[in-house]
Amino acid sequence: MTSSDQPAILGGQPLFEKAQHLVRPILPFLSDMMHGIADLYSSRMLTNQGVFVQRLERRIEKELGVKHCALFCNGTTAIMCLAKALGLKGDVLVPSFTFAATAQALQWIGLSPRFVDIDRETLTMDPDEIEAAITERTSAIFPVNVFGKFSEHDRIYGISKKNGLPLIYDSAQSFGTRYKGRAAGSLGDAEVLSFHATKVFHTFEGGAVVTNDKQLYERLCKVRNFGFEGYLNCVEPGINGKMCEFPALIGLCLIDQLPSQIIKRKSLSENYISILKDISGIHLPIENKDVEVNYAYFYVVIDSEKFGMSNIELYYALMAENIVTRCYFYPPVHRTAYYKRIFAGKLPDLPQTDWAATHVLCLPLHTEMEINDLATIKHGITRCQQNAEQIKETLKGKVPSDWDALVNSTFVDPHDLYILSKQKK
Ligand code: T4K
Repeated sequence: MTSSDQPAILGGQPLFEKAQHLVRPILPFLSDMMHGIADLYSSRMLTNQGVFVQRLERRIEKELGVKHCALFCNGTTAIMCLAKALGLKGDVLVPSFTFAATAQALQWIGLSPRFVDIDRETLTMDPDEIEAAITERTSAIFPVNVFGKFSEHDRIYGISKKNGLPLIYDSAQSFGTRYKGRAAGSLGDAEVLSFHATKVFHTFEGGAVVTNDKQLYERLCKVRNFGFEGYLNCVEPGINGKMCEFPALIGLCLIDQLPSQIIKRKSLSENYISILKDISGIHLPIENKDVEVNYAYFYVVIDSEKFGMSNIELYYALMAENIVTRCYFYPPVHRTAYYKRIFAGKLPDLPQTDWAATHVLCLPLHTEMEINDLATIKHGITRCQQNAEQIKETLKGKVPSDWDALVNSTFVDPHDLYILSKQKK
């Protein structure tokens, strides 16, 4: 073996000198920001539905073709406030293959996430499973549009109407996606967006609820503002969920870049597909003709038998190369320690979710990447594959061997080990 074939985890040189991040947020031009900051300095109106927040709300409504947009300080708070404003009770149907915030936000306000299995191809909630999971306790259907995809809306919408249940989407990752030509955000009774720094369009931190329902929007505005109506008069149990002016200004300076960002991400994703398609044991995302994705993430499916190691093992080995990937969403939410406690050993049976969590790996994708970076990442993947047996041996005891080991072990995230520990404090 030449030294250039030696994976970093086995003692070779890392392929990237600095971390090649999973995500790299774009930044607004400083000159654009300075105009807005000058306005903030002169007005000193920094929050409480200031002009930038209102302007961004109207801009998002136009962008998505929805009647109402309420901005929030983040997507998680937006979910909590939406559930409150809808007056949800009992169970809400959600996938477990999602970022923990989807379920945690519901749990936080006393609702019970009822986990529903996903479809293997779309990685979103399976309509048949939704139908089978509805009970008298169900108060809403809350599918998650992961990785910039969109759920099987037509079928799920039919199920929601047949059962008289609100259909709300967690579209945190799907701003800029279209389903049958309609913008994500405009399809559910209401949809939640996240504008966290890791999103295709972001405001550093931020979120929104978009809806065509005027009454719901008016309630949402009260819930996010301490429940006030009129002069300091609480008419609802409210919270402080407002977005302030600075992130709204960032959003206004970035939103016009969304189309060009999506085009660049699409081109990088296509390049990934062309260079990865012949690697044995790597399967590429399946296109859905109904959905134009926003290319929020580029993921592959690792068949451990054919590839030689699992998604988690490859995640670990690539981190040593300074290539930051993510096994979103491993562990799936229902397998985390908290939910294991809640279910008291009687975990829901979600085979497709378990399968996705143990197979999916998101690779770095951001618009500062060059084609050469993709080629280097491919090199990293193949040299790990060529040394799979040795890597597996090295990782014994470092990666959890099964779900129980995950919860009981002291698994040290290699991101902390290889990347965070080297960042300047
Ligand atoms: N629903 C869904 C389906 C969601 O995906 C999310 C959030 C929510 C609800 C809740 O929305 P928010 O309340 O967050 O608005 C990140 C984000 O923190 C989270 O917003 C996001 N989903 C989730 C999928 O990803 P981590 O912990 O996996 O990301 P982190 O900090 O490890 O960063 C990932 C990569 O990005 C690294 O390579 C570093 C790089 N990075 C990250 C940040 C924050 C940067 O280069 N710059 C940055 O500023 O959670």
